[in-house]
Amino acid sequence: MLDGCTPWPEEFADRYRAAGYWTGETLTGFLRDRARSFADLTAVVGGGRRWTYAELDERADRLATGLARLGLKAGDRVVVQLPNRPEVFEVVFALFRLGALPVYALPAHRLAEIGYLCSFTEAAALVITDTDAGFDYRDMAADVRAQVGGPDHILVAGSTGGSPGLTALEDLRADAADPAVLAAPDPSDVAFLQLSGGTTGLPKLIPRTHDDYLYSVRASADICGLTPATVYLGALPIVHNFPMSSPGFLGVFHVGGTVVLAPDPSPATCLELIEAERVTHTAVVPPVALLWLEAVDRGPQAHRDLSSLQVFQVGGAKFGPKAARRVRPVLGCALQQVFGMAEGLVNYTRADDDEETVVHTQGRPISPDDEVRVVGPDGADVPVGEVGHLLTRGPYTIRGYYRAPEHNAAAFTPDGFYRTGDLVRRTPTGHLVVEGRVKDQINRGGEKVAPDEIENHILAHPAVHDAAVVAMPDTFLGERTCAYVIPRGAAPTRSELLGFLRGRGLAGYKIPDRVEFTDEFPATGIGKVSKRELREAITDHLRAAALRTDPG
Ligand code: OOB
Repeated sequence: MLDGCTPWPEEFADRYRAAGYWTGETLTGFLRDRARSFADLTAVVGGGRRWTYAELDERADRLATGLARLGLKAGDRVVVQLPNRPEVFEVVFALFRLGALPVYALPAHRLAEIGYLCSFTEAAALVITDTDAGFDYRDMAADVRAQVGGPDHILVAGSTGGSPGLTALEDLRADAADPAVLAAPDPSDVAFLQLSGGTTGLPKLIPRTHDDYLYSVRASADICGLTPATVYLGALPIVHNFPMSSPGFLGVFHVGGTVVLAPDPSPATCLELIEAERVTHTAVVPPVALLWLEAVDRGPQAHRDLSSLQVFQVGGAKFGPKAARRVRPVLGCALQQVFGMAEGLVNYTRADDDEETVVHTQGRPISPDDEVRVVGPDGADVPVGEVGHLLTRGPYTIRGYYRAPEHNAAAFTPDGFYRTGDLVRRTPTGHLVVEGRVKDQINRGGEKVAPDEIENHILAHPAVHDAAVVAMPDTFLGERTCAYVIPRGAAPTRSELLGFLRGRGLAGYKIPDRVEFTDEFPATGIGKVSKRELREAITDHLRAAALRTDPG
């Protein structure tokens, strides 16, 4: 196994194989196999292109050959940061063919995140697009190189703009595929690295194996009822765990369906694509769901023909019952709630669940062998119906983060359960209801922010003495971020501080939504900063301000 990773104990691995979960299939062979079964079916639509399975397979082959000629090889880590365009599939399947490990980054990431990923994984290459949504990724890549001294190869899906340090994928793709480049990885080895939402200073990386990940993909495709007639709209950044495997594009490719890639999740873009491509399934986070509901319910998209839509998946953050109840009448399709995590465990409401279960719960686990414990502060299981801390282990939940032994000792129990940091309640039917969180993380409409990470960036400002970042309630995103700052001497202005954070190359969703200057922080009994009191203070303040503007 890749160094720095924690394998499942032998007896568990044997059990998961014997139960038929781990089949030995690899992501290296996955696309070739599907291209044999579904050659002429449409695999992907996006960016004005439409590729069949045979075409995608051939492109991945030729790119893999080119990447091998460049010197990339099995075991190399390659940071992949691409928007929702068909090349993203060509690139990841080319890497799987070589046995190289994609390290998935989001399009929103900037110098701070990409630099960290490249250096922490000792990446051999970084794959970017040229420009997207007004941002030039080539400039960022040059800064990454200046900062971390690597990676050796920066590959651009698009134009290099003539820059000598960059290689265009277009120039790399070989004329013909060389079958000798095809790797034969051990199915129990790590296939890729995924970024966790994080709670502590630096983001943690999640190593997923061929065996465990493909089990979750096949089981998810089955639960979600995918068939070759499925047309899935990829509205979220496609390499996030939700649109990748729950059931996501891999689930759709598994059965020979079609993935339509949306360049952005706005109602205008997505609802037009749903109508034009006769989309049957899609997956969004709650704020996107709210926007779509508004746009269709007597809004500017009310005229759209959404009759093809069968399943509307919502997950990544809590989707409240009030909005959940509007899905069927407004969009005319079934809601499926999804409560998952990149570390593994994914819960779905099922097609045969009654309306109340779909509206009020976040689903139940994929696998009969997902072990779910709901425990109190003393670590003992609480009765059904009571709120406790969710712990889990199972055939697709990791046993440890990549190269993080100290963090692992706290994040996993000695017997291998992952401490999710989520507070849940279990219903008599085994469905879970998410009630809150014990981890120090902010869930900004599905985008996860680690307060610690932001605090460290704020503390780097010379006029800042101390900083504490907390969640504040928000009707649209559920939560936004509020930074409490104790200045050192003359306080910087808010806009100067935010400009400073942007200048450090922090992803936009991590820039605090609000900054409050203060002289001191409330303390807990043992003298730590009381984030609970800060959260209450900002919540009270917002409530009072709302009452002033809307006293009725
Ligand atoms: C998904 O994965 P991550 O890794 O970005 O975030 C996981 C965390 C969970 O531990 C939980 O705190 C929160 O996101 N979460 C939810 C939720 N779904 C995720 N909280 C409340 N209700 C939900 N439905 O977010 C993810 C991965 C795979 C599938 C779906 C979501």
